[in-house]
Amino acid sequence: MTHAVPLPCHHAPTAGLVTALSLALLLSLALGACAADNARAAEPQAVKARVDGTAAAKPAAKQPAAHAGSKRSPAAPRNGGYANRADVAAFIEQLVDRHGFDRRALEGIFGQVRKQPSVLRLIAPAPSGFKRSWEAYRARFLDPLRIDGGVAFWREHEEALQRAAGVYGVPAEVIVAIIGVETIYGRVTGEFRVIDALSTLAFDYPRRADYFREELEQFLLMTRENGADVFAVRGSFAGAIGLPQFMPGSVRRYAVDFDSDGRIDLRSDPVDAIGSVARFLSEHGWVPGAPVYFATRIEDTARLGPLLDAGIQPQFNAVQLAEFGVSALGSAPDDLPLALIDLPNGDAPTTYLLGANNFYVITRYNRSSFYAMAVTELADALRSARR
Ligand SMILES: [Ca+2]
Repeated sequence: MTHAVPLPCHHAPTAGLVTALSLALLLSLALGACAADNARAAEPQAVKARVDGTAAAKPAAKQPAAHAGSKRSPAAPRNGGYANRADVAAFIEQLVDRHGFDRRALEGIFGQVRKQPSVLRLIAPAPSGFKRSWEAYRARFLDPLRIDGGVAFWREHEEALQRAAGVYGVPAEVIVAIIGVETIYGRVTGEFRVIDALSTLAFDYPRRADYFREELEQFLLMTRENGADVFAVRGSFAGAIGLPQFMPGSVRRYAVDFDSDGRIDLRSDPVDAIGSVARFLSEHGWVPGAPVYFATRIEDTARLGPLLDAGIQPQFNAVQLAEFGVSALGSAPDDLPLALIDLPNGDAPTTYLLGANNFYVITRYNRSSFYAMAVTELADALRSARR
């Protein structure tokens, strides 16, 4: 999904258990394009390098001669490397202080990181005249490829999905739908070197530099924990990894070894992806058996502005909604907190719905109402198609 809307995939920097990933894990992590972005970038040759200062990392610690002693402007390292920038040096210093990284090893790595202009093009907000359309967005994900593929994925991983639903309380169809929207069940997981994508965003995208520096830090910790080659891990333009397109911080906090084979592999092990998606939603407050959303009736005299300004976190009960001229269709309990969600349709009338807690939880995975509704509708379509 791209994050044409607010954000890259799952960030969710809330507290969670740190899960140890195995080496094999990283070797197999792939890239992803949040929600199936087909963007592909030029791929520089992968260079082996580790950040723990072990013997294997030594070759990476050699700075390319072209960088040594350079006085280039911090903003424009000519060959795309990040070694000689003051902001990168400060970041390295921080990692050394906080986590005991080997400074020379990190300098060697950043000397080989390449800025990816295509990452900056892909993350850029839509032009100001652009009118978002829920109907157009929906059509991208509610298609035969994802529905038929989802039914097949569900059948193939029936046991794991059932087990995840039992352990975490998240329905199988929601787990399948998320993996379908993110990567078409692992078919499109991203081709960027994660280190390049995250460094480009951390140091050349000021708007979200803090967020991406945090994810870059998480990525370096993750690869160190696993002894993995930082240049071998591929992901989306935003640095999201594997079938579920987890950002590195989410991998460390929420990924699980759901098939108990001793390693977490979000790229090539659908069972680990299934358990990890379910755990992510559970840790963000998914309530088993609770509704996701309700259709809504809007009176002609309704005042929607204040409800929309209040945001997507559910906080209005039936009586409060009625004061604004809004009510839920169906069987919403009067005391259930809801949020008015608007899904613009370009020049056509906006679609409205009332989101409940579980709708909000899906937006923790990807902070977009379009995303949450696409996942929800795909989940419904998958359940129907199984019958
Ligand atoms: Ca596993």
